[in-house]
Formats: sequence, C-alpha cells, structure tokens
Amino acid sequence: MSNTSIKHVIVGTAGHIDHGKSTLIEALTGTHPDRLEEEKRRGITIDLGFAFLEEEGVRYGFVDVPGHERFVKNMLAGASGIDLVLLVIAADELIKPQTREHFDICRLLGVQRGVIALTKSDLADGDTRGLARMEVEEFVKGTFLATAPIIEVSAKTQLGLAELKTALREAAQEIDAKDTGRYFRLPIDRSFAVKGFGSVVTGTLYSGHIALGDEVELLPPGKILRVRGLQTGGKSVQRAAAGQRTAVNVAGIEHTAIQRGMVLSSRGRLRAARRADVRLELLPGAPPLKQRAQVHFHAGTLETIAEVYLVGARELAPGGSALAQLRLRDDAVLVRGDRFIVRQFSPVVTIGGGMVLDPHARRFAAKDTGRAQFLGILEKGSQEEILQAMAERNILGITAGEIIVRTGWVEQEIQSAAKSLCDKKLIRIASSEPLILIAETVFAEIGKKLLARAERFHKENPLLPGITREELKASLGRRVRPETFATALHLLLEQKQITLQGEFIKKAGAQITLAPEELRAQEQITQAFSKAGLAVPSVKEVLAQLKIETARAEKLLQILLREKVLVRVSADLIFHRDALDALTGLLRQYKKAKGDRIGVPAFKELTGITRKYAIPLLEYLDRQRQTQRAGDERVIL
Ligand SMILES: Nc1nc2c(ncn2[C@@H]2O[C@H](COP(=O)(O)OP(=O)(O)O)[C@@H](O)[C@H]2O)c(=O)[nH]1
Ligand SMILES: [Mg+2]
Repeated sequence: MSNTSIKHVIVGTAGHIDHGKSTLIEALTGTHPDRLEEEKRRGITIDLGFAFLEEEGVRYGFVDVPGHERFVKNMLAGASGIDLVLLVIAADELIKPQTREHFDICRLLGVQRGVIALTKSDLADGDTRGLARMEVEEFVKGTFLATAPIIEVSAKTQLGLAELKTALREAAQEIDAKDTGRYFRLPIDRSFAVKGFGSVVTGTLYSGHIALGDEVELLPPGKILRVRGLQTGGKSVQRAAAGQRTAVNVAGIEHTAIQRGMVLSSRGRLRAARRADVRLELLPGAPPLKQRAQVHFHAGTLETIAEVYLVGARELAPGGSALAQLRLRDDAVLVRGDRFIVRQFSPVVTIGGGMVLDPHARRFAAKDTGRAQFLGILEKGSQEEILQAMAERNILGITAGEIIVRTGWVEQEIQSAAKSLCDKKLIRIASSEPLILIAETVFAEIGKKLLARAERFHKENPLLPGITREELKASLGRRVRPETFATALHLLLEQKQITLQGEFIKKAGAQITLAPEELRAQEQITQAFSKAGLAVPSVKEVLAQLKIETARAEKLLQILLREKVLVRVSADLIFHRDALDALTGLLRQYKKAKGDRIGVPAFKELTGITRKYAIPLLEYLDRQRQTQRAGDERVIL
C-alpha cells in the first residue's frame, strides 16, 4: 500500500473557551472545525469538530473540543483517543478553569506528549508574552508537558504557525503509533444518515483495522453490521487502521439506533459489561471520595454513572489513589489498560480518573481476601503473571474467549503466555479446542475435593465398589466444565490416588470392609455354589438361607460377582468360577479323546447335568468363544 509509511496521529485541542482553539485549527488546516449551525451562529464550539492535515509523512487528524464548562462531556468523548494534545492558552488570559480541567483530563487519560500554543500573541506585548511563558512553564512543571515546546502564535498575523507545525511534527515522531495488530475497536462519537448511503458512524480508530466488506459488531447491543463504505480524513478508502479518524458506512441499521458511547469492534471478541475493577486516582483539588459515592464515568466516547466501591478503604483522600470496583449504570465496552475520567455527581467537575484493570470484574465480595493482590498483578504484572493469576482465581478454568474479553490480548499473546506457564508447570491445558486453561493450584484443589468425596462415599457405602463418575462430578457443583473434571480425574489416576473399575472410582487403598456377620454370609454363599459344582442351586434359595436381610445379601452377591468369584451365566444361573474352570478342563480332555465336535447329549453325559443347566452353559461357552454352534452340535474351539 502506498501510504504505509505515513504516520497517523490524532491531535486533540485543549483549553479554555475563546482562547482560539478552533481558529488555530482553521489556520493550520484550512478547515474551520465548527460544523453545527448553532456553533456557527453563536461562534462557540459545542461538540467535537474535525480537521485534517498531511505534511511530511505525518497525517494529523485534529479533534477540536469545546472549551465551555457546560460541554466538558463532549470534550471527553474527543479527548480519549488522542495521541498528542495541543494545549491552547491565550497570551492575554493565561490559565483559566477549563485550561486546568482539560489539562487534568489529558494527564489522567495518559496522554504522553503535547505542544503548547500561546495564542492571540498579537494581542500581547513583549513583556506580557514573556510573563505568560513563565506562568505556563510553572503550570506544566513536573507533568508530561514539562518539556513541551511553548510556541507563540497568532491566527490573525500567521505568526508562529510554521514553528508550531515543526513542533507538532517533532512531537508526532516521538509517540508510539496506535496498535494495528490488536482487535479492531472504534468508539463511536457521531452517528448520522447520509442521503443515498444510510447510516454513518465516526470515531477515532483505537486499535486494529477495518476494511470494506468486513462484518463488525456494534456493542452494545451486539449487532453484526457490514461495512459498506469507509472514509478517513475525508477520503474514501478500502481500509482504515488504528490512529485514523474514521467514518464507517454500515448496512442494516438505522442511524438513530446507534449512539455516542457505543463501540464498533471485531466480531465476537469484546463484550460489554457493567462492573470494572480499576485503579482510581483523585485530583489534589477534589473533595474526599466516599465509599459508594456516585460519579459520572467517561471512557472512550461513553458517559454513564458509576458507583465507587473502594477496595480496603472507606474513603479516598484528595491526591490519593486506590483500587476500586466501579458499578456502571450502562453497559460499557472496556479493555484492560483503558483510561477513564470521573466527574463529581453534582456540581459536575472533573475529580479524577484512572485505568481499567478488569473490565469484567466479579461482584465485590468481602470474603474475597485475594482481590487486592490479584488487582495488583493486573496492574503491574507481565502477561504471564496475569494469565496465571486469572487461572488461579478461576476454578472453572479460563477460556481463550474470556481472556480476550478481559485483556484484549490477541491469540498469539495468549498462546505464548500459556505455553510458558505450561512449561513451568503452573497451568495445564484442560482442553485445546476450545482452549481452556487451569492452574495447577486449582487442580490440586479439585483433586483434594474429589478424593474427599470418594472417601466419604466409601464410608457411607462400604459395600459398593466406588462412586460413579457422574456422582463424583456432581460433587464439584454443576458449573465445573467436563474437561476440567476429566483432566483432574486423569491426574489422580496417574498419581495412583484413585483407581478406576469400569464406571466406579475408588480411593486407592480403600477396601471393602465387611461386618463379621457379612463375612460369614459371604462365606456361606461361596460355599453353596462351590459345593454344587455345575448343578447349582437357585440364587433365591441360597440368599434365603442367610442370616442377614436380602438387600445386604444381594450386595454381597454383587461383590462376589464383581470380584469374579462367582460368574453369572444366565439371568437366574450363577456358578462358582472353579466349577467353570473345571468344565473348561473337561472339554479340553474330551476334544483330545473324541474330537472337537460335541452334541447336547454328549455334553450332558460328560458333565452329568440336566438340560436345564446344559443349555445355558453351552450358550455361555459360545459367548465365551470356547465353543461354537454348528447345527445341533458344538465345535470345541
Ligand atoms: N486577535 C486574535 N484573535 C483571535 C486569535 N485566535 C482567535 N481569535 C479570536 O478569538 C475568538 C475565539 O476564538 P475561537 O477559536 O472560537 O476560540 P475557542 O473557543 O478556543 O475555539 C474569536 O473571535 C477569534 O476570532 C488570534 O490569534 N488573535
Ligand atoms: Mg472552539
């Protein structure tokens, strides 16, 4: 592509009303950013305005914001996507309330660089300009703008404009380009209809890229839309990438159904939620923030109300910071690392901001003592540490989908962190399609639970061979994934902590312990069948002679059958194993002496039993592949 070498930079204006922001943008780009009728009539900026400039390999998308205190919320919708701030301070007025507020907002949003324009310098004499410069230097001391160039300009006389462009270009070279490798995300700041085209949304493309024909998701509500047209910087394009002001013509929706604050995103990747865990910072000039205070919450282009739950504190002091959970009134599409601003509920002024740590946080629970530590890892940890911590707090295991929703990581990042943790034996892949990761500590925990359950089952049911898989699985609660259970079970088997007998799971070493009268009864059953040889008594008859009740007797019989001391040959005939072994011996002798064919009469004669036993026994031998039916006779195999 021809423009891959072009760097895309979003520049946002900031500063008090009437300090010359919009005029300066017009002087730089030739476009007056005020676009609304009312703005033109009143000569003030109410909502965001946009203009573009391409110079020496840099394409600037300017976002011009309103300076009026009543429209700070509109300013916030524009400020969240900017790479560079153009802080506008009129030489004849200097630092005013929205100079401070806008500057605080840029700082809290994590804007890294900027240029300061001392505007209207044609209205100030040399001394005044010198003093202004000193005051501005004092104002930005110790902040991200401490070393930013301060350029005296005048839109009226064109003074300083060339110098300002140079300063912007130098600052643009310093900033990191937005990440085009991540999921496509476009927080929407405008939605309107264009005659003959339908709905168009605009915004600053935060990350990833978008192309004509793509299917994208509108969040909330999670509606899939097709990209019918694309523009960046006022020109139609095939493709737009992170860092560009972008207009998207979407098919299949009325523009009125789309609002500022919604997000266009890669299909099926991100999800809206109403609970975010965050690092919250309070401005030094703000009043203390109380537990459960309500604040206005701004992130991306969204504005809603949040209730603040401080972690481990009742109050946040001015100038301080705390971990907190924000409960939002509306669905928000957030990603770990997103910056946000909070404003006092009333009167509405900016009081702080912070960074999203977990955009899909669990409900705040007092008994969750590991929370602060977990959030600490989300805040400062490496991807590997974060993945491990997430897995360790999740008995269900964590899927790739959940990891993406909570971190915004791409597949490749997840795979490499997971692999490294697997190599270190800290997590295990419970399933690879779909990917489910489980921490070893969680497996150890599940293993303990399963063993305890197996042991209890054994105590409660001493005559049963073990607990069934289904029953054991149920003991983990119904939300445990089958893959997790299967892997945990496999692990216990491997470690020989349990043994598997068909459907039954037994704790290793667990023995069936029989009471003395049961032992006696068991012996009696064995004796009865062993004495009878092949002319066995009926099961009912044998059990009836025992001194214990039928239900227990039945269980004893089951144990003997399972242990293969006795063998069930037909529905109502049971034989002792020795008798059947002897029969096998007899057949072998017969074959040697008389050949491999035997009829029913010969079989009866050989074994000395009646037809009642002979037929089921022969059928049993057929099933066992000791004999094979051939007409009226059997072939001894
Ligand atoms: N003399 C002079 N007036 C200016 C200059 N820049 C802007 N103005 C005037 O200041 C007023 C406010 O400008 P505007 O750009 O709307 O300010 P904004 O509210 O910061 O966007 C307008 O009347 C402009 O004509 C300048 O460099 N010199
Ligand atoms: Mg303006």
